[in-house]
Formats: sequence, structure tokens, C-alpha cells
Amino acid sequence: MSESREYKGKIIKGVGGFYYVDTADRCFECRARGSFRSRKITPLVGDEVKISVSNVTQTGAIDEIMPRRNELLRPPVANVTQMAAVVSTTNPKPNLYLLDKVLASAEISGVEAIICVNKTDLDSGEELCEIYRRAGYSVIPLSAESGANIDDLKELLSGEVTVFAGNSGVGKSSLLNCITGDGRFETGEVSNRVDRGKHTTRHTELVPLDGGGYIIDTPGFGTLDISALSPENCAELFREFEKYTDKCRFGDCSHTAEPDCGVLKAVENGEISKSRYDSYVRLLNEIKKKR
Ligand SMILES: Nc1nc2c(ncn2[C@@H]2O[C@H](COP(=O)(O)OP(=O)(O)OP(=O)(O)O)[C@@H](O)[C@H]2O)c(=O)[nH]1
Ligand SMILES: [Mg+2]
Ligand SMILES: [Zn+2]
Repeated sequence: MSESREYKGKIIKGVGGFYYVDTADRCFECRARGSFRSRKITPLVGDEVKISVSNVTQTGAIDEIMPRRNELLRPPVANVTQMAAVVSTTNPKPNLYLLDKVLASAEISGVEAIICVNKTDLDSGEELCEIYRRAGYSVIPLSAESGANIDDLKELLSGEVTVFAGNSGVGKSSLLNCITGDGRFETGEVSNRVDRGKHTTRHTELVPLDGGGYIIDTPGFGTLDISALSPENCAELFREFEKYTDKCRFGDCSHTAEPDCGVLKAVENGEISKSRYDSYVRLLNEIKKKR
């Protein structure tokens, strides 16, 4: 048996049964040991692992997977610490319902979300920023085109594992190219994306940042899996509602038609944004229909 060395690292990419593990030294190509398969455990991108690397071939075997702090389905990745929800001020026009669903999925996964308002070179997007600041999120106005506030974004990404989410064309890949400065992320014209995804095979990949931490690009944005949601816990996904729900007359208030509803009052006097409330009602109805 040949000599091997042990390392701790992080899976940054998985392709065709090979896993690429980033260690303090360098990145190693690894296979998962057969014992994982028999235990029905599949290594995930983002997993913290222990590997042994053959001194001869310089390839490794994954010996152990550390417990995961979380596991996202779309994209399939473990140990995400932060979600960057990207929205553009225009072209495409902001889809606030989709954004609110992205934020709701972050709340479900227990991942902190920051809101990246991109394309501020085309439109300031002030109103948009205000809606989400009021809801209690960190909001950064950005432009991948002019580079505005990219350094602030870099600071927020440092040391975190951040997944970029948002609908197609908002500029996720463009922002990631600005951050890494190397044009490795594929970008495209908003109008030419009808057949997007058919030709490009995309793997979920953690891209290491100079300042520590990793970023993950995603194509478009998959829809939130609402099958696990109940009408009762829908309001919890809208973080700014909490302050007002104990002012509701009824304990089981749905915040839609009941008298003396704290949430409805807060919407009326502008403390809760109308668009956030509309998203809540829409999501609530979607959940009810699925049942
Ligand atoms: N004016 C302007 N255009 C931008 C900005 N950021 C991106 N774009 C353009 O918007 C288009 C879409 O950008 P992408 O980065 O490919 O968008 P994406 O979010 O990665 O899209 P998908 O990969 O399909 O989900 C490209 O033509 C970019 O050049 C910006 O800040 N300002
Ligand atoms: Mg992209
Ligand atoms: Zn209520």
C-alpha cells in the first residue's frame, strides 16, 4: 500500500463521480469511499470533509463528511451561510413576488439574506431599496456595469459561503465577474435567453474568494418548494410582521380579513410595505391551493 497524507477541506465541485476538495495546500481530485454509497450518503458541494491523498497519484479519497449545518435543494449545496438575493432596478423589471419567495426560502433554511439591487446605472431603484430596508434586510445598491459599491459587497462576502439567487437576467454572473475580476462566469443578453439552459450544462461550484469565503452562481432561480409550508407559518417568513402579530385580536389571525389585525393596521399606516404584504397574501393562497 502506498503512503498517503490526510487533509481537511471543502468540496467545491462535483463532476461525474469526482469531487474537487479545496484544502489549505491546494485542490485535490477525490473519489468518495464505497462505504458512503452503501450508507446512502452522497457528498454535496459545500461539505466539509476529511480526505487522504496518495503521495504517488496525488488524488484522494473522501474518508469522512462532517455534520452539515444546512442543505439547500436548489442549488444542491451544503453549509451555505448567506444568500445574496439579486434583483435589478430595470431590464428585467423587478419581480417582487419572486424576490419575496427567494427571501422566504432563505428564512426557511435559516440562512441570512442580503439584497443586491443591481443595474443602478440604469435606474436608481431607491424605492426598491427602501422597501427592503424597512423590512429589516441589508440592502446594497450595485452596478456590475459601473462597479458601484462592489467593494462593499466584497466586504460582506468575506469569510462567508454565499449563494447568489435571483431571476434570469438580473446580473448575478456579471456581479460575480466583477467580484472575482476574471470573467469566468458566463453572462448573456437579456433578450437572447429563451433557450437558456438547454445547451449549457451547469454544475454547482463554490468559487474561492481572495479575501476568504466562497461564492456560488445559480442559473435563473428555481421556485420555492412550498409543500412543507402551512398557512399558519407563512407569516413567519416575512420577518417584519412579527412585531405586529401580537397586536392581532385573534391568536390564529391570518392577517387578511380579520378585525383588529395588527399586520393590516401596519400596512395601512405604511409601517409594512404594501408589496411585501401582497406577496404574503399571494404566497398564502398558493400554499392553501396546494393542500
Ligand atoms: N446596464 C447594466 N447591465 C447589466 C448590469 N449587470 C448585468 N448587466 C447585463 O444584464 C445581462 C444579464 O446579465 P447576467 O449576469 O448574465 O444575468 P444572470 O442573472 O446571471 O442571468 P442567468 O444566468 O440567466 O440567471 C447582460 O447583458 C449584462 O451585461 C448592470 O449593472 N448594468
Ligand atoms: Mg448567470
Ligand atoms: Zn393579524
